[in-house]
Amino acid sequence: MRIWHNTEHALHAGREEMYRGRMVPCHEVPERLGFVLAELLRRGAGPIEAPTVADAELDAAIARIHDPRYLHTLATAWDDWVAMDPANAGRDALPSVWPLPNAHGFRADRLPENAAARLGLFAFDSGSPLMAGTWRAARAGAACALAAARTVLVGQRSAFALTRPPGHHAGPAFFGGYCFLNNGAIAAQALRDGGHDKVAVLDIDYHHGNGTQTIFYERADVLTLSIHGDPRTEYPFFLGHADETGAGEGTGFNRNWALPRGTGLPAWRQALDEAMAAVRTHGATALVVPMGLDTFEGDPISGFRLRTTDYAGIGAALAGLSLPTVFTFEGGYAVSEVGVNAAELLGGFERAA
Ligand code: Q9C
Ligand code: ZN
Repeated sequence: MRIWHNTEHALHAGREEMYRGRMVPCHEVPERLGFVLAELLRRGAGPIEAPTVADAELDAAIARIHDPRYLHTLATAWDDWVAMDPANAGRDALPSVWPLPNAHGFRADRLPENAAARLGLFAFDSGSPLMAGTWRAARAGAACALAAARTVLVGQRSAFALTRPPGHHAGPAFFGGYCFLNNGAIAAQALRDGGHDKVAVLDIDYHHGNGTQTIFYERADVLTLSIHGDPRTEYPFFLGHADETGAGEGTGFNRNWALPRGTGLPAWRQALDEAMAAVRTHGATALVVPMGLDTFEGDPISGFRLRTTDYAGIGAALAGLSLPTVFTFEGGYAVSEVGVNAAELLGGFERAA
C-alpha cells in the first residue's frame, strides 16, 4: 500500500485542551503518528513517502471543500493571536466566545477583529488548540490526502494518508475535535474530480464524522456513512443520529450507525456489514475510509471494545468491497497501541485485497 506521510505533522503539537472545566494535556499528540510510522516501517509496509504537490493544486483541492473566509482565518490565526497580546506567543490559541448563529441571534456575518472571537466564529469546541505550526501541518496533511487520492486515480488499489491533525470533524467553515482540514473529504472530492461519479466515505472512527456528513449532506454523488458512539452520550453530541439521512438532492445519501458505549466486535461488525451493503447499493467506484483507532478497548476517551486482534478482520472485510480505497488517519488515543492497531487493519486489507 502506498503511504503518504506528513513530515510536517509535529508542527502541530497542542499543550492543553479544555475538558470538564479544566485544562488537561492534549490527547491528540505527535507521538500518535510516530507509533504508526514506526510500526509500518517495522513491518516493511509501504512505500512510505512525503508527497510533492504543487501549491496551486493543493490550494485548489482544499478550496473544493472549505470556505475562503475559514481558510484565511486558519492561515492567519496564529499571527492574529500573537498580535492581540505578545504574551500569547507562549500559549496555544483557543476560542472563548461562540456566536451560536442559529440559537442566540448572534451574527456570524461579521468577522471580528479579536483573534479569540474570530476563532470562536469557526470553532465548535474548546478542545482544539492552534499553535504556530497548525496551518502548515494541516495543509501538508491535506497534501497527503490529495496524494493518496491521486495514487488510486492512477490505478493503484489503495493508499494511506498518514497524517495529523486528523480531519473528519472539520466542516466547510468549522474546526473542532482536533480537526482543521477534512482530509477524507478532500480525498473524496479529488476522486470525484478525477472521474469517479459515485464515491463512498465510510467513517470508522469512534466519533461521528460530523464534518464529513455536513460537507456532503445535500449531495447524492458522495455517500457518507459513519459508525460511531451514540451522540446522546458521546462526542460530538449534536450530530450523528440514525435519522440523519441527507437533505435535498442528498436525501438518502447519508447514514449513521450510533452504537452504545460498550459495543464490541459482533455488533460493530454487524454495522460494518450494513454500511458496506450501502456502499454496494450506491454503486460507488471508489471508497474513502476515515480510519480512527479509537474504537480500541484501551482508548482513554472512547467507549467501544474492539481488540487489537479484531482489526485485521475489519481490514479484510473492507477489502471485500473490491474498490480503490483511500485511508486517512483519524483518531486513536491509546498512543502506544495505535500503531499496531492501524498496521493490523491496513495489513488485513492488503492481504485480502
Ligand atoms: N475535550 C477524533 O477522534 N474530546 N477526535 C472531548 C476532551 C473530543 C476526537 C473531550 C474528541 C475528539 C478525530
Ligand atoms: Zn475519534
